[in-house]
Formats: sequence, structure tokens, C-alpha cells
Amino acid sequence: MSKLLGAIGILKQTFDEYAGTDGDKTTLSKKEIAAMLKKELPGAGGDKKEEVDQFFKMLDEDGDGVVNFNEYIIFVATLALLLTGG
Ligand SMILES: [Ca+2]
Repeated sequence: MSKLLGAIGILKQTFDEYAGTDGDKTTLSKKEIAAMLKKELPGAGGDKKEEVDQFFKMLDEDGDGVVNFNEYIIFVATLALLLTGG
């Protein structure tokens, strides 16, 4: 598999892993987002409720209270730009 396709696979796997821990397996709840932040982005504030709230608000673009795969991908793309100075 190509590197790019492999990376996309990992992004989807990561989403599924956290989205599958409670309720709807196709969306991330605030609890799941907190778990993801804590494990995947250590130091990003996954331990603090206010920081998780802030992150969640940023991720949940349509404001329906859950983060779907589309919103997650937008977040990952934004993060990629930030981390690479783009
Ligand atoms: Ca949403």
C-alpha cells in the first residue's frame, strides 16, 4: 500500500477506535474526544474540562453535539497545517 493510502487508513482506524467506545460508532462524543486528546495529543489539554469543551466546540462544526468523520478529517487537516507551519 502507498504511504498516503496507509496514512488515510490509520486516520480512519483511529477515528473508529475512539468512536466505537460508546453509543454511536460513527461519531465521536465529547467523552470520546477527551480520550482521544489524552492519548493521541498529550499536552493538548485532554485532562482539563474547559480545554476539552473548547476543543469540542472547535471540532463540532455543525453544532449537533457529536463529531462525525467529516468534522474529524477537517480537524486533522487543520492540525497538519498547524504542525507543519503551513
Ligand atoms: Ca457535528
